[in-house]
Amino acid sequence: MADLNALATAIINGKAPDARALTEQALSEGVAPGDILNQGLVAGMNVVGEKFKNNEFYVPEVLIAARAMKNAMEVLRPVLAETGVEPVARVAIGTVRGDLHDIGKNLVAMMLEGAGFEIIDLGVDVKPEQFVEAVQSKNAEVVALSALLTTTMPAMKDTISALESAGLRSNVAVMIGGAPVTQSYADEIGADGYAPDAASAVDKAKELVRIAA
Ligand code: B1M
Repeated sequence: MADLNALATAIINGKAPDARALTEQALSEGVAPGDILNQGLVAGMNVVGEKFKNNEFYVPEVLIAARAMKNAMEVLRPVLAETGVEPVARVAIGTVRGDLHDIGKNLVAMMLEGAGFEIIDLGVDVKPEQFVEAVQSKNAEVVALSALLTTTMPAMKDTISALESAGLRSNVAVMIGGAPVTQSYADEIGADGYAPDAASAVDKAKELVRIAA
């Protein structure tokens, strides 16, 4: 019989083949896709996030757990789309213009997906107008900007300005992060939120969506 606790445990322990097989089993036994997502995958990633915050897990463990979740999501995503399970919100995420660092951005994206957000991953070196386009065409409710270089941080401000110029600023919550980024920088450029790591990024995104709702 399908065991969603075992699925959560497979995610926590980063067992990608087990996570995929347990997801397939649950689906074949008729478990609701939303339950598989929330009671299996999201529950597992929540534990991973807590452990990461408490320094019980480090980046490699989180990446391995995220890979397991990705495997399970490959099976689950098409079924979720068919059954119309609504995401928490749509997040357009990218590493800003001029910046090619994507390890942290990918971690944030995977943790957000694990928490039930729909991810529109724009990749690296994302120009302000690409974020604007994603908000317009994909109805993203959150714009998530990552920067690892002090020289690319100003592109965060430029992205916010581009959203303002396009008349979209009040439609979206903008959150920022990355090693050189701080809360005071977020305040300075008018971002709605800052998170220091991937687990806190999930908390911040949930908080921003509640505020925006
Ligand atoms: Co680069 N690099 N790099 N690099 N690199 C740094 C960032 C640097 C600090 C190294 C150093 O000098 N000590 C330095 C920046 C200095 C500065 O500006 N202050 C630097 C430099 C200078 C450069 C180049 C300019 C080097 C050169 O060519 N001369 C060049 C720039 C290229 C470019 O982007 N245009 C460059 C290139 C590269 C590689 C391509 C070789 C590679 C990137 C590979 C890749 O990402 N695919 C690379 C790497 C790996 C690093 C280091 C070693 C590691 C970065 C990383 O992945 N950390 C880094 C030094 C370091 O940090 N020790 C360095 C792990 C990752 C999980 O953490 O990305 O911080 P992080 O993400 C965290 C949080 O910051 C947060 O959550 C994540 C998980 O907890 N977070 C968010 C991130 N985004 C968030 C968004 C959010 C919320 C939280 O909301 C939206």
